[in-house]
Amino acid sequence: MKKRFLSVGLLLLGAMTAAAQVSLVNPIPQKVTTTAKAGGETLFDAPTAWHIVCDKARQGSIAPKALDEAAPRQDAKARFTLRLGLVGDKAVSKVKKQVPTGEEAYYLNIDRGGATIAAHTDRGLYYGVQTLLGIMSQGKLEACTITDWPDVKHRGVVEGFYGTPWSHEHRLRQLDFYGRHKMNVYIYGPKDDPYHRDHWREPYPDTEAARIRELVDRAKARGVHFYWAIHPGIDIKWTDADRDALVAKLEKMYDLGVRAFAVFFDDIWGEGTKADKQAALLNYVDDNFIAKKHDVAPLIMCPTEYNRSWASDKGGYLRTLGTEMNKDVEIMWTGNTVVHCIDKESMQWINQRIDRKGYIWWNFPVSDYVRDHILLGPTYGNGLDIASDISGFVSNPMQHAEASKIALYGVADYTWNMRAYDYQKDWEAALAEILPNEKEALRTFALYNKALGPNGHGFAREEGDELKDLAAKALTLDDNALKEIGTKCQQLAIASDILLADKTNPWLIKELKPWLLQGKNVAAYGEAVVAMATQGVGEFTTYYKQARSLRQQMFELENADVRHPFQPGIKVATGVLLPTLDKIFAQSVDRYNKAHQTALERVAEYNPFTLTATVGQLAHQPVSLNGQEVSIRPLLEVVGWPADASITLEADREFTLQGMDFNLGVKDVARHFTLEVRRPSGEWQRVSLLHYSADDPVIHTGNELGGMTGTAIRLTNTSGAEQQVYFKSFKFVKQ
Ligand code: LOG
Repeated sequence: MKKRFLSVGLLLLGAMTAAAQVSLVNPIPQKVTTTAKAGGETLFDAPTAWHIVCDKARQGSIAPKALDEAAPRQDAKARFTLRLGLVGDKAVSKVKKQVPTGEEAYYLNIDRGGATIAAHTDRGLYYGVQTLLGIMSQGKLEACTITDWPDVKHRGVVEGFYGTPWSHEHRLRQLDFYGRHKMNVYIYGPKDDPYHRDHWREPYPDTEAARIRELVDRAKARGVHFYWAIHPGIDIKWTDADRDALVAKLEKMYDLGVRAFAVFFDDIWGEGTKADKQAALLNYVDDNFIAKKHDVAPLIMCPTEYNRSWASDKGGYLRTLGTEMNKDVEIMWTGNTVVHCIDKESMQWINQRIDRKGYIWWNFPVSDYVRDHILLGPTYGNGLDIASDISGFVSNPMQHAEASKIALYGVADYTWNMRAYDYQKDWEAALAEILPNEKEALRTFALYNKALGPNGHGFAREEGDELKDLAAKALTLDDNALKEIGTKCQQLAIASDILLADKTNPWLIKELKPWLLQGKNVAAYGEAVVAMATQGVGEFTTYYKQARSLRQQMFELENADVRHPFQPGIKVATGVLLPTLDKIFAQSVDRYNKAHQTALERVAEYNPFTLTATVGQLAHQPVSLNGQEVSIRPLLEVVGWPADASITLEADREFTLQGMDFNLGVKDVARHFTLEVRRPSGEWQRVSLLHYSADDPVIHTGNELGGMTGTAIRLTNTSGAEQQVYFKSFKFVKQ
């Protein structure tokens, strides 16, 4: 009995040490068996040199090339032999039956004498190499056999956000990252690249063209399909001339080496949105361009109705694409809304409409609609059972390329092996890879940069769950809980300081910097607030002044040149910590005011304006106050503004107007809208609206607005019909 227990114990120990090495590998391989012979050690030192054996046909392909860049030297006399090959190659003939089926599947065996990697394609072989390099990343190897394959065929990233496109250097770094993490798709489609969208007919100038060529080469070396996307819907006419212009542009891109293409029709209205015309264009490109080239990947298209909340069965848009568009064209899909996690039920809904499996465009960690936040939290929320319902899964990241890697790391692992995906563990591994020397500081900081704040898409990510109990206790002004909150603030300050001085990943620190500076302010504010709540009465007003000063410093930082004009602000800890601190501030002020018959201000931060809207899409847009400027956050999508619907900005006090303009993204649209100011008497007074020129969409107010006093301002669609507009800006300046 005793003996049996012992052997089970040993077995467990064996399994644990084995896991210790293979567990360094992400994405988690599908099948791992440790293969130590009886009494043999499973763990041993990784070789410093190896002897690579592969058929001639394999030399120069991406897998052996990746080995050239790896640490061990190649040495024909080395004791450790590394055999690589495709099924059919002599070098791996002994294991050819053991390679699992699947284009990107591979077999990897490791023992003391050497390792063997075999696959069906160069990319599969490359992935086997990545796994081997992952296992030995801490200097050890272990005897094991791995068979591995991806759950999802197309996995990766769509650079598809609004805002400053990634730099060339960042893109190269991204492609390296995708290769290491077994992601095989990068779709190039930044909204603000003029040659992608606004000037889609024009070819790239020489310098940009050379960069695209370099990206294509790098993608190839990393096993990544480089898709170049075109976005013609803004002004396409369904004429032969425009059709030829589109194909001519694709030809130009083909000449630069591009071998995979996408056509996007998102965020447009009017002529470009017609499903039958879109399908006909895609079919034409498919039949006359893709099919004729023989070396180009199947097309991807992003539809106009790319999420369920916009899809109208009555209009039949999706079914038209489903029946009329060639079946080999992939159709992208963002889920139930623009920004949403994906589940099985919603995939079944879309798949039967488009008569193929949807290709997921996941809008996370993109932050182009919440630019005041940086999103450093884990990747979670998508069904772990949808692998067979989707044809691809790409993530739309932040304009901050390096910081996006935290979430992308999770996307890579989720799409490779869904059932094994554990998002918390994965997040820890991501942080460690992105900043190995200061992982703990990055983790502490990231804990306060997960939430998105209020946003028009109603998308939320957990932030501060671990603080909730503590926060509730601190709100009873319990001394110990308050002190613990103070400690959390200190930790945030320390982490921010350490990261600000880090030199190991300057790419990351540069992107984080505004938020790191704000992190310090929040932390210092928190310490002042805790001191207000716990200190003797004599010092209260000093800490009160300090707390208010820090709130002002936060405000000033938000208005410095680091902010973005769309969503001005740099927000940190908006999930739980900062709102808790504000409440503690208010409670301590109340307590003090009561005891001392004083009237200190109980709100550290204040915004007297609120928005109400009968335009559904605008009902939850946040309002911000920057100095004297009051603005509603812009929306990127097309807004269907119903007849007679309005938006109203209301203040809890009287204000005097200085000037105003707004932009609905459409020429000559002012005549359809009515702007009114509610005067202190309660009466609504109309203000005239005009465009300065025929082709300028900006709407200006008449001179009568300057100096007008009011308590609310209202904009109504008085045209009698729904208006399709963009909500590009809406702001006024008060005196
Ligand atoms: C855009 C996308 C943008 C994202 C998040 C799609 C298909 N299109 O509302 O470019 O980054 O939402 O703001 C979108 O998602 N439009």
